[in-house]
Amino acid sequence: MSSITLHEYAASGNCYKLRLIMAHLGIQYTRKHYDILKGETRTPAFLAAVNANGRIPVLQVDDSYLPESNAALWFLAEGSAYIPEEKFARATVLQWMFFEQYNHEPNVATVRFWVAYVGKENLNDWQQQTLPLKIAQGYAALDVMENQLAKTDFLAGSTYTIADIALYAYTHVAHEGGFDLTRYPAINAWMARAAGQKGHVVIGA
Ligand SMILES: N[C@@H](CCC(=O)N[C@@H](CS)C(=O)NCC(=O)O)C(=O)O
Repeated sequence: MSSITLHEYAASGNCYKLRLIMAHLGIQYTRKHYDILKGETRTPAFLAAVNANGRIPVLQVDDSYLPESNAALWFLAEGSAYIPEEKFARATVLQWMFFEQYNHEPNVATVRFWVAYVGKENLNDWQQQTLPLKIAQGYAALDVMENQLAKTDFLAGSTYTIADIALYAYTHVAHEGGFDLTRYPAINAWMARAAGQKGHVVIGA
Protein backbone atom coordinates (compact mmCIF):
# COMPACT_ATOMS: atom_id res chain seq x y z
CA MET A 1 0.00 0.00 0.00
CA SER A 2 1.50 3.34 -1.07
CA SER A 3 1.68 6.35 1.19
CA ILE A 4 0.15 9.45 -0.43
CA THR A 5 0.84 13.09 0.43
CA LEU A 6 -0.86 16.00 -1.32
CA HIS A 7 1.30 19.12 -1.47
CA GLU A 8 -1.33 21.82 -1.81
CA TYR A 9 -3.02 25.16 -1.17
CA ALA A 10 -6.61 24.65 -0.02
CA ALA A 11 -8.30 27.36 -2.13
CA SER A 12 -6.68 26.14 -5.34
CA GLY A 13 -9.05 24.42 -7.74
CA ASN A 14 -6.18 22.39 -9.16
CA CYS A 15 -5.55 20.96 -5.68
CA TYR A 16 -9.28 20.47 -5.09
CA LYS A 17 -9.44 18.17 -8.13
CA LEU A 18 -7.20 15.71 -6.28
CA ARG A 19 -9.03 15.97 -2.96
CA LEU A 20 -12.27 15.33 -4.85
CA ILE A 21 -11.12 12.18 -6.67
CA MET A 22 -9.54 10.83 -3.49
CA ALA A 23 -12.80 11.47 -1.61
CA HIS A 24 -14.78 9.66 -4.34
CA LEU A 25 -12.39 6.71 -4.21
CA GLY A 26 -11.95 6.63 -0.42
CA ILE A 27 -8.18 7.09 -0.66
CA GLN A 28 -6.46 8.14 2.57
CA TYR A 29 -3.74 10.78 2.32
CA THR A 30 -1.76 13.42 4.19
CA ARG A 31 -2.01 17.12 3.34
CA LYS A 32 0.98 19.47 3.28
CA HIS A 33 0.05 23.15 3.00
CA TYR A 34 1.97 25.90 1.15
CA ASP A 35 0.98 29.57 1.10
CA ILE A 36 1.36 30.44 -2.58
CA LEU A 37 0.75 34.13 -1.83
CA LYS A 38 3.97 34.04 0.21
CA GLY A 39 5.95 32.20 -2.48
CA GLU A 40 6.28 29.01 -0.46
CA THR A 41 6.39 26.90 -3.65
CA ARG A 42 9.30 28.94 -4.97
CA THR A 43 11.89 28.18 -2.30
CA PRO A 44 15.12 26.39 -3.34
CA ALA A 45 14.11 23.40 -1.20
CA PHE A 46 10.68 23.07 -2.87
CA LEU A 47 12.15 23.50 -6.36
CA ALA A 48 14.84 20.91 -5.69
CA ALA A 49 12.74 18.25 -3.98
CA VAL A 50 9.05 18.67 -4.88
CA ASN A 51 8.49 20.43 -8.21
CA ALA A 52 11.10 22.26 -10.29
CA ASN A 53 8.16 24.15 -11.84
CA GLY A 54 7.40 25.84 -8.50
CA ARG A 55 3.70 24.98 -8.39
CA ILE A 56 1.20 22.89 -6.51
CA PRO A 57 -0.58 20.50 -6.53
CA VAL A 58 2.05 17.81 -6.34
CA LEU A 59 1.01 14.28 -5.53
CA GLN A 60 3.69 12.43 -3.58
CA VAL A 61 3.47 8.65 -3.83
CA ASP A 62 5.97 7.17 -1.40
CA ASP A 63 9.21 8.91 -2.48
CA SER A 64 8.06 9.92 -5.98
CA TYR A 65 6.56 13.31 -6.90
CA LEU A 66 3.89 13.89 -9.56
CA PRO A 67 3.11 17.54 -10.43
CA GLU A 68 0.31 18.64 -12.81
CA SER A 69 -3.19 18.19 -11.48
CA ASN A 70 -4.57 16.33 -14.48
CA ALA A 71 -1.66 13.85 -14.58
CA ALA A 72 -2.26 13.17 -10.88
CA LEU A 73 -6.02 12.85 -11.50
CA TRP A 74 -5.30 10.22 -14.17
CA PHE A 75 -2.88 8.34 -11.89
CA LEU A 76 -5.40 8.24 -9.03
CA ALA A 77 -8.43 7.31 -11.14
CA GLU A 78 -6.82 4.72 -13.43
CA GLY A 79 -8.70 1.42 -13.12
CA SER A 80 -11.78 3.05 -11.56
CA ALA A 81 -15.20 3.98 -12.95
CA TYR A 82 -14.01 7.59 -13.29
CA ILE A 83 -12.03 6.70 -16.45
CA PRO A 84 -13.87 4.73 -19.13
CA GLU A 85 -12.40 1.52 -20.52
CA GLU A 86 -13.30 2.00 -24.17
CA LYS A 87 -10.52 3.59 -26.23
CA PHE A 88 -12.42 6.48 -27.85
CA ALA A 89 -14.19 7.31 -24.59
CA ARG A 90 -10.81 7.50 -22.78
CA ALA A 91 -9.51 9.89 -25.43
CA THR A 92 -12.65 12.01 -25.05
CA VAL A 93 -11.90 12.36 -21.34
CA LEU A 94 -8.40 13.55 -22.25
CA GLN A 95 -9.87 15.96 -24.82
CA TRP A 96 -11.72 17.80 -22.05
CA MET A 97 -8.75 17.69 -19.69
CA PHE A 98 -6.51 19.32 -22.31
CA PHE A 99 -9.26 21.86 -23.00
CA GLU A 100 -9.34 22.60 -19.30
CA GLN A 101 -5.62 23.31 -19.17
CA TYR A 102 -5.45 25.34 -22.38
CA ASN A 103 -8.74 27.22 -22.65
CA HIS A 104 -10.42 27.18 -19.25
CA GLU A 105 -7.98 27.21 -16.33
CA PRO A 106 -5.62 29.92 -17.68
CA ASN A 107 -8.63 32.22 -17.97
CA VAL A 108 -11.36 31.26 -15.48
CA ALA A 109 -8.92 30.32 -12.69
CA THR A 110 -6.53 33.18 -13.34
CA VAL A 111 -9.32 35.78 -13.27
CA ARG A 112 -10.56 34.31 -9.97
CA PHE A 113 -7.05 34.40 -8.51
CA TRP A 114 -6.37 37.96 -9.64
CA VAL A 115 -9.75 39.35 -8.57
CA ALA A 116 -10.52 37.38 -5.38
CA TYR A 117 -7.03 36.65 -3.98
CA VAL A 118 -4.52 39.20 -5.34
CA GLY A 119 -7.09 42.01 -5.55
CA LYS A 120 -7.77 44.16 -8.63
CA GLU A 121 -5.99 47.13 -7.03
CA ASN A 122 -2.81 45.06 -6.60
CA LEU A 123 -2.52 43.82 -10.18
CA ASN A 124 0.54 44.94 -12.13
CA ASP A 125 0.17 46.83 -15.43
CA TRP A 126 0.35 43.68 -17.55
CA GLN A 127 -2.29 41.92 -15.44
CA GLN A 128 -4.63 44.94 -15.60
CA GLN A 129 -4.26 45.15 -19.36
CA THR A 130 -4.74 41.40 -19.79
CA LEU A 131 -7.74 41.03 -17.47
CA PRO A 132 -10.47 41.93 -20.05
CA LEU A 133 -9.01 39.41 -22.53
CA LYS A 134 -8.86 36.71 -19.85
CA ILE A 135 -12.52 37.40 -18.97
CA ALA A 136 -13.55 37.17 -22.65
CA GLN A 137 -11.60 33.95 -23.13
CA GLY A 138 -13.08 32.55 -19.90
CA TYR A 139 -16.59 33.17 -21.18
CA ALA A 140 -15.62 31.55 -24.50
CA ALA A 141 -14.55 28.40 -22.61
CA LEU A 142 -17.77 28.39 -20.58
CA ASP A 143 -19.74 28.72 -23.85
CA VAL A 144 -18.03 25.58 -25.17
CA MET A 145 -18.96 23.68 -22.00
CA GLU A 146 -22.55 24.95 -22.15
CA ASN A 147 -22.83 23.73 -25.74
CA GLN A 148 -21.67 20.21 -24.79
CA LEU A 149 -23.69 19.98 -21.58
CA ALA A 150 -26.88 20.93 -23.42
CA LYS A 151 -26.38 17.63 -25.28
CA THR A 152 -24.93 15.23 -22.69
CA ASP A 153 -25.27 14.92 -18.91
CA PHE A 154 -21.51 14.93 -18.41
CA LEU A 155 -18.67 16.33 -20.51
CA ALA A 156 -17.44 13.05 -21.95
CA GLY A 157 -20.90 11.51 -22.32
CA SER A 158 -23.42 9.93 -20.01
CA THR A 159 -21.17 9.15 -17.04
CA TYR A 160 -19.28 11.28 -14.52
CA THR A 161 -15.53 11.06 -15.20
CA ILE A 162 -12.33 12.87 -14.27
CA ALA A 163 -13.08 15.24 -17.18
CA ASP A 164 -15.98 16.53 -15.07
CA ILE A 165 -13.79 16.76 -11.97
CA ALA A 166 -11.12 18.70 -13.90
CA LEU A 167 -13.66 21.24 -15.15
CA TYR A 168 -15.91 21.39 -12.09
CA ALA A 169 -12.99 22.58 -9.95
CA TYR A 170 -12.82 26.13 -11.29
CA THR A 171 -16.24 26.39 -12.96
CA HIS A 172 -18.19 26.14 -9.72
CA VAL A 173 -16.21 29.02 -8.19
CA ALA A 174 -16.00 31.12 -11.37
CA HIS A 175 -18.44 33.64 -9.85
CA GLU A 176 -15.71 34.53 -7.31
CA GLY A 177 -13.82 36.03 -10.26
CA GLY A 178 -16.93 37.89 -11.41
CA PHE A 179 -18.14 35.44 -14.08
CA ASP A 180 -21.93 35.46 -14.41
CA LEU A 181 -22.94 31.79 -14.34
CA THR A 182 -26.68 32.52 -14.37
CA ARG A 183 -26.53 32.66 -18.17
CA TYR A 184 -25.53 28.97 -18.35
CA PRO A 185 -28.49 26.67 -17.53
CA ALA A 186 -26.81 23.47 -18.75
CA ILE A 187 -23.65 24.19 -16.73
CA ASN A 188 -25.75 24.84 -13.63
CA ALA A 189 -27.64 21.56 -14.03
CA TRP A 190 -24.31 19.74 -14.55
CA MET A 191 -22.78 21.35 -11.46
CA ALA A 192 -25.75 20.10 -9.42
CA ARG A 193 -25.25 16.58 -10.85
CA ALA A 194 -21.53 16.72 -10.01
CA ALA A 195 -22.19 17.92 -6.46
CA GLY A 196 -24.63 15.03 -6.02
CA GLN A 197 -22.02 12.35 -6.77
CA LYS A 198 -21.19 9.87 -4.02
CA GLY A 199 -18.32 11.07 -1.84
CA HIS A 200 -18.46 14.68 -3.05
CA VAL A 201 -16.55 17.18 -0.89
CA VAL A 202 -16.46 20.95 -1.12
CA ILE A 203 -13.45 23.08 -2.06
CA GLY A 204 -11.32 24.32 0.82
CA ALA A 205 -12.63 21.59 3.13
N1 LIG B 1 -0.90 23.12 -14.81
C1 LIG B 1 -0.73 23.06 -13.38
C2 LIG B 1 -0.97 24.47 -12.81
C3 LIG B 1 -0.55 24.55 -11.35
C4 LIG B 1 -0.68 25.96 -10.82
O1 LIG B 1 -0.79 26.94 -11.57
N2 LIG B 1 -0.66 26.04 -9.48
C5 LIG B 1 -0.79 27.32 -8.83
C6 LIG B 1 -1.95 27.27 -7.81
S1 LIG B 1 -3.46 26.78 -8.58
C7 LIG B 1 0.48 27.64 -8.06
O2 LIG B 1 1.11 26.74 -7.55
N3 LIG B 1 0.84 28.91 -7.97
C8 LIG B 1 1.96 29.33 -7.19
C9 LIG B 1 3.07 29.89 -8.01
O3 LIG B 1 2.99 29.84 -9.26
O4 LIG B 1 4.01 30.37 -7.40
C10 LIG B 1 -1.69 22.05 -12.76
O5 LIG B 1 -2.75 21.78 -13.36
O6 LIG B 1 -1.38 21.48 -11.71
